[in-house]
Amino acid sequence: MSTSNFYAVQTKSWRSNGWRTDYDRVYQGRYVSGGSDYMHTGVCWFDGAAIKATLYGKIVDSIYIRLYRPDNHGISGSVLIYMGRNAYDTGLSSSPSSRDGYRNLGGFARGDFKWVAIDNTFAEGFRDNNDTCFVFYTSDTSDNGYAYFEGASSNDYKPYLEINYHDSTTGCNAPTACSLDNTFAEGNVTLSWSGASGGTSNSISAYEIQYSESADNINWTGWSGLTTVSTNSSSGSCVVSPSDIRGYYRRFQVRTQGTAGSSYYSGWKVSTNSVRKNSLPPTPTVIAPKEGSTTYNPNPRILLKTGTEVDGQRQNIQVKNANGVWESTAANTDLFSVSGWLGDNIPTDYRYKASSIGSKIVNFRSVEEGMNNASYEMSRTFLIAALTFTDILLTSGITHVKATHIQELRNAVNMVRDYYGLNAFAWSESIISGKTQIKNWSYHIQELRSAIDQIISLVNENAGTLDNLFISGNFEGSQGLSGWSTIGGGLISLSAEQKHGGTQAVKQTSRAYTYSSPLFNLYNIIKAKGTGKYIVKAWLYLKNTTTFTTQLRIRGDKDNPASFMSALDANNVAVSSALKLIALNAWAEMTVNFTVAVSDIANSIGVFNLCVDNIPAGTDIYIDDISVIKDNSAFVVPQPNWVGFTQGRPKAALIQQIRDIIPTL
Ligand SMILES: [Ca+2]
Ligand SMILES: [Ca+2]
Repeated sequence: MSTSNFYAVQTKSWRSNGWRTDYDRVYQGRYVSGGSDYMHTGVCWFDGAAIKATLYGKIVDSIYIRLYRPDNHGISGSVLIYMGRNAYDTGLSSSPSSRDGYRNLGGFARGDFKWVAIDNTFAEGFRDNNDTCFVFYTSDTSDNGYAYFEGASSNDYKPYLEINYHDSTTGCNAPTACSLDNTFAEGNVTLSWSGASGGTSNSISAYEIQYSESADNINWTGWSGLTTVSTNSSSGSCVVSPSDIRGYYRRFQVRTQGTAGSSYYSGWKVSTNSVRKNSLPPTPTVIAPKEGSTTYNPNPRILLKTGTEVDGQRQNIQVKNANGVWESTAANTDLFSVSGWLGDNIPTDYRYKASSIGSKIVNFRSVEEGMNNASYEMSRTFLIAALTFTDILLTSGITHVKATHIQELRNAVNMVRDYYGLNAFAWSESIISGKTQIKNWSYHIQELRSAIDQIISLVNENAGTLDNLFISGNFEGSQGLSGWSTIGGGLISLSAEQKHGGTQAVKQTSRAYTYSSPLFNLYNIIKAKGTGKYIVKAWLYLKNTTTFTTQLRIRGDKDNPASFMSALDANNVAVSSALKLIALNAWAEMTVNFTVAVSDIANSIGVFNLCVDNIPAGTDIYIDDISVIKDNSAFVVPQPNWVGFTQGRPKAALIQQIRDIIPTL
């Protein structure tokens, strides 16, 4: 709290005929003996501008005025003094009055020289209303209202003010901005805020931070205290953690603390976003082996599928193999039929390390991209069994086919079906030695083949082998020639003149060079499917009068660091098919095989241009029915070439074929 004092700077007293000339006194009331003119209104000026400046932005605690009533004149008793205020300047030439009435200061007796507490509004009038003076006036027209005080010219007794005040205090202001640098995280994120300010007499000292949680980013828990960050700055930041519960959201709020204490903290500013705690990737679905099942394949197939990653991250499937080492679709791309980082619900097959017979345990998990958290693990136990039969030697035309032989095959096939999670096959009739008629034996063989074919379909479908990745390569769809350009100039168009399939093919005319060709960049198609072996096929038709050899090629761009395959020759050729002799005016299929390594598809864009080459300039060409296929031959079961049979006596060769296939399933 502060105290300031101010002396009166001018005093005058007004009578009906104007100011008195004795400015050294300030009068109130009527001197009855002097006549009706002697009714006084006294005015006591202070330096209003100085007081206003002193009290600017301050709270008034108290104000006192000291007055001296000399021990003469007026009645000898106490006189009630009434005081108002106004904003007059000292040159006032009309009758003064208070702008808002008069307050009773109490009684002043002769000789009183004392301090009187007056209402705070007398000080606030200087501060807020440009007041300059106090005005003394009473409605009492008798001698009882008459008194005077020493005026401004008095050395020792002039009117004097004491004003006590303190700085006014206002609350801090909350930050105007508050947000997190990430809305999805495994670990810590940064909360930042800015735009805060302190209040009057209340500078910033710290920021208080709270958090709240939600399962759905809509419905929130109440706020919980987190921390306080000490700083004098109008902005700040703080490392904060996401929820402890995976998948939950956490938001924050910040308020400004100031030196004036908790009564003057700002309101809360809630962060404009929230952070979701990363969820673990899904445990892969294991289609095969079924828990506790049996296989006769010493190099068993494991059928897998990714689950749904709720955060949208890609994932790799990992298998802990017989060596106890985790192998993944991302790092061990040749061990899986579909490899790399995978999206949701992507099937892929894995070949379990070739093993001796016995019980095996294999473990599975997935790992999410970026944050590298592993899913919960699961395991499967299965048995690699030896496949044995009652009759070791089964020579066609010599050994009789017996009921036991069919029964053993049925049992073995159903064991394998169980391994792949398929139901036991519903055989049409029981095989009972000495009872089941031999004339139905061909149906028994056919049933066994059907039971095996279902296994093969399941395995091969999960391996993802049959997709033609170049869906617009037949030139029949709405995509037309989108994505096509040329190498070596020439004109390309869709043409119905020649076509291998459908109604049209791509045609190139005005070919100036042997390498002039339609051109399509397969990079995105290959990158999307990942590393491994590929087979690209295209049908070519040459409009010419002589035969010659030609090639299907993949060209890169040796000047482009993003080019597919580092090993390019001087003509940017990465891979070529064998030279093929093309007949006149006939379609011929060209095939090129290659293996894509991790480094070949590491970039977001690349050059992997499919084209033909070694065709004489001026020859018009047509291309149609292009296919790009991921070669998963290591994972699929080759479709058996089922040996034909006729009705009649059972043939041992048919039994033997099924016996041979079962361990390959
Ligand atoms: Ca995740
Ligand atoms: Ca076509």
